[in-house]
Amino acid sequence: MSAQELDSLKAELLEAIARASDLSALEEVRVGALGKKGRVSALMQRLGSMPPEERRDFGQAVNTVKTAVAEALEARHTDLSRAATVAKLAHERADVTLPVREGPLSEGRIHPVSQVTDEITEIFADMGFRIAEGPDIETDFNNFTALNIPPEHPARQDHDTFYFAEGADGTRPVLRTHTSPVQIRAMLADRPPLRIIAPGRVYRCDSDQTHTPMFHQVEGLVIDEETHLGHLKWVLEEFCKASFEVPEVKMRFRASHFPFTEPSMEVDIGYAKVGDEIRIGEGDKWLEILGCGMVHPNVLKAVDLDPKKYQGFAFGMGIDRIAMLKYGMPDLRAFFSGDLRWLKHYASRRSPSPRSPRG
Ligand code: 2NM
Repeated sequence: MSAQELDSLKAELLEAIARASDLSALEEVRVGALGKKGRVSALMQRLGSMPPEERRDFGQAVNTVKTAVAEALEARHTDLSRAATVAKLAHERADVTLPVREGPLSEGRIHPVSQVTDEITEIFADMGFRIAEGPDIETDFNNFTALNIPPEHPARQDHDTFYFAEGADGTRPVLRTHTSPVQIRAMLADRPPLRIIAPGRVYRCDSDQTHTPMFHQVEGLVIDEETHLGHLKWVLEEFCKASFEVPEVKMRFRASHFPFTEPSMEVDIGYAKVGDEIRIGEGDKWLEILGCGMVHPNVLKAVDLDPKKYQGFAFGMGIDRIAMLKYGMPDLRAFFSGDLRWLKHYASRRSPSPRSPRG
């Protein structure tokens, strides 16, 4: 085959590609050219029986044709697929607001933990916090060291950590024991100002009436240049009022200790018990609901932020505990047993919260 013939084969194939009006027509052209018995493939096979001095030039020429045809096929394929999707979307429509049809699907419920998680994150989202997420399996650095919990620190024992086998670098991955590593990732990825809310599953090797080896936390973080305890107090007060849907709430900040904050506090809210019912914002009893503090300078240094320039506050709470409180549930373990009778009793079909988009 001469160079001219090769050129006209190439022109012919490129024209056929341009003319292909849908994906199946294009596939036919591809098979006819590059398929096992295609015309370009047949030329490639002829190379083997050629004298070596012809083989080199002819091989290069055929390869050029092959590449040009393959590229044109791919470009046309992209265009035609896009057109096919647009055409499909034009006549296929799903009304996502329709109610679920009667049947097994309509038995579905929103789990109280999901419900409370959505409510809590939404309150913070309304205050300008961004929702951040991270993996359940974390590095030792993100879960501990960056949070001012170096190796051999006693707090590592308190965490009842689930460890994985040692990796190539000699460290052991962990199931995260809190959602704080999400904030470490956020601080490493973006510079301040930062306002982050991190909900998610956490894991500790502990199980009894009030502890499950997997539970849920929400943690928040604010980092800026003039952030102080007053900001922390205001944010938490607004959160409590919104969460418990009361105009005023009594709060008590008790000195505490966490490795990642200084100073550290535990926060109680005032409540009254009327019969079996717990009334937030009334009475003279105290209930611990969260921990908080100003981010420790060592944490800022670990993520390469200058503690002289930036400060911030952080807080964390257990979602399951708050759900128990809100719904008056006695045993935490029922949360994760998948008991349909329990779910029908406690879980809602749709969010009753006026704030939730599902409501
Ligand atoms: C808590 C209590 C106090 C916390 C600290 C951080 C970080 F990453 F910024 F250092 N995240 N969350 C924190 C602080 C969590 O939970 C009881």
